[in-house]
Amino acid sequence: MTQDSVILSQTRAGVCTLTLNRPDKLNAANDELLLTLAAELKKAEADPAVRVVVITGEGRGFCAGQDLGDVSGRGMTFTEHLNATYNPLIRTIRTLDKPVISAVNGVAAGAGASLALAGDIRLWAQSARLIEIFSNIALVPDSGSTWFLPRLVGYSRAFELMALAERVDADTALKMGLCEHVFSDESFADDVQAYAERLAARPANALKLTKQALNGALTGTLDQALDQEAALQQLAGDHWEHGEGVTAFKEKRAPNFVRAEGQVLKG
Ligand code: LHQ
Repeated sequence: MTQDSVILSQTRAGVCTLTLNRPDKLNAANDELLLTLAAELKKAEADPAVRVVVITGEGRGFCAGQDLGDVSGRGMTFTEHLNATYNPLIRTIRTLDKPVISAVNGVAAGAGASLALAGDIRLWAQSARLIEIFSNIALVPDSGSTWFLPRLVGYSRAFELMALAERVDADTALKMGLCEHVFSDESFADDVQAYAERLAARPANALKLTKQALNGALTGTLDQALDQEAALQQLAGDHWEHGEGVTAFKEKRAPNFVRAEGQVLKG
């Protein structure tokens, strides 16, 4: 991938970092950026060298939402546009069988705020901020914001953030549960990489199934969640990772979950 690409991709120590690369526009999204990001996520999913994916932004922005200079005359309705670009991307993130980290390095606005919320884990730089900015241009929150935000902050707080397009700074975001950790701007990339490597050392199959179980449970009943857990636990228990975890416990050593797939260990 060249440095000119709208998405930069780099894999190091099991961590694939996908960087939105339209810094002059605070990484505002055009169709090329959205479709390329979704394609790069799928590539990372298929690559056995990748255990964790990080989405971040180049420059001082994370993503300023739809590129407002790029919407006129594109010959699609809003509904068609969302269904062709944003919605498949958000679905890809949430169903990817590897953990996805939203590493929010700067402002996340509009659909960029949705992208910031869509990650399995949200890490923010101290200067990052999130704005559900849609109502400033008299639009409805999209790209998953209406699903993610009330689940994190409750209905009324979500409505207020959307209706007033209030800026949420990093300290407030941490208190509200919009992010899991805030790191300093200076060391943000290194801190994100170190966090992602911790995740990359965890049992990949178990995390894949955990992601599936949690996402299913968010929309289902307790009965459905219990049935799903029982089914997915079978898949986890039959995997070599489980044998390694139990063996490591008995041998009083740290488990090694990063090894050639298919290697069978005795539990
Ligand atoms: C931008 C943008 C931008 C183009 C900054 N576009 N250039 C909508 C429609 C259709 C279908 C699908 O769904 C959606 C969903 C949405 O995402 S709607 C929301 C669209 N986004 C916005 O309304 C955000 C617009 N941007 C802003 O309000 C500000 O730029 C924020 C608050 C994000 C950041 O403010 P500042 O830190 O003061 O930066 P800035 O405004 O000076 O922006 C820097 C440059 O980036 C500037 O360009 P310039 O050439 O003047 O330096 C901006 O024009 C450009 N830029 N956002 N979305």
